[in-house]
Amino acid sequence: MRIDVITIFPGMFAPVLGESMMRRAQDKGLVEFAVHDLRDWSGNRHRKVDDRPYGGGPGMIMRAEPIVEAVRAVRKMAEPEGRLVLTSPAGRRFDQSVARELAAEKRLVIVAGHYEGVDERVRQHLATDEVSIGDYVLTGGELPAMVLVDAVARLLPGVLGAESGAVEDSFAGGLLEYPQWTRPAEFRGWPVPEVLLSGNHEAVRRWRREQALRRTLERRPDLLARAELSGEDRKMLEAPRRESAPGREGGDQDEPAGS
Ligand code: J9Q
Repeated sequence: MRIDVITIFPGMFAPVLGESMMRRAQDKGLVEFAVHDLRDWSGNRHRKVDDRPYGGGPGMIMRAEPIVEAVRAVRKMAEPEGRLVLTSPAGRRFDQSVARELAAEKRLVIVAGHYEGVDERVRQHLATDEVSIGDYVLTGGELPAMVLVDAVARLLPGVLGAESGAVEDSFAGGLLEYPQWTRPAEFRGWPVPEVLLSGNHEAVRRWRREQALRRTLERRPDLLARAELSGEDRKMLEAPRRESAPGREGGDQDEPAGS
């Protein structure tokens, strides 16, 4: 897959794309990133890519022309044309199913939105996708673009190393993960649940599944409503709680919460 990013802050991307899993994915030839400075297509000496909104009002708007010219030039650099993703607070909410959808493409061109908005003609005539990573105010679309790139690239075949867990971790079955511990079996008087030390693989499997179900019910009922549950799952959720989910409530020797 090739991913092109068009941004007014190209320097923000190198530290993220140049490290860790993203670095190895590129070194292995599984994904190719190219970051482009939108100002190269400003069309003026001042490299200005924004202007005042028609009708008045506060803030500056990203001009359509530099974006259209940048996208045209960047698309010519490689095949296929690919989808054009605009990061924007007004976009479709990004989630794992959108990540899977984008990971099926051979090419993505991402435009990082900025200022108070983007000339509407970019949306109308250029963007095939408009994506938001959540409801909070950011200074620009660069971090959302990096979130997209990370979530998509890690789904490409071969990107995850053998040391990594399942490709889809938390969202594989649409549930949150079960809680986990590593050595030592007791630390500061805080024990690891007995069943995990038992060596009884079937008991461990059932306990983990129940923990995942209960945790999801408690914290993310929206996820549970959409999850595919087996008969055993439904029984586990209906059964009275045999052992409370690990939390702060049962720890005798614990520090007070919030200390
Ligand atoms: C461009 N806040 O926020 C959440 N997803 C995307 C965004 C965003 C923003 C400002 C500019 C995108």
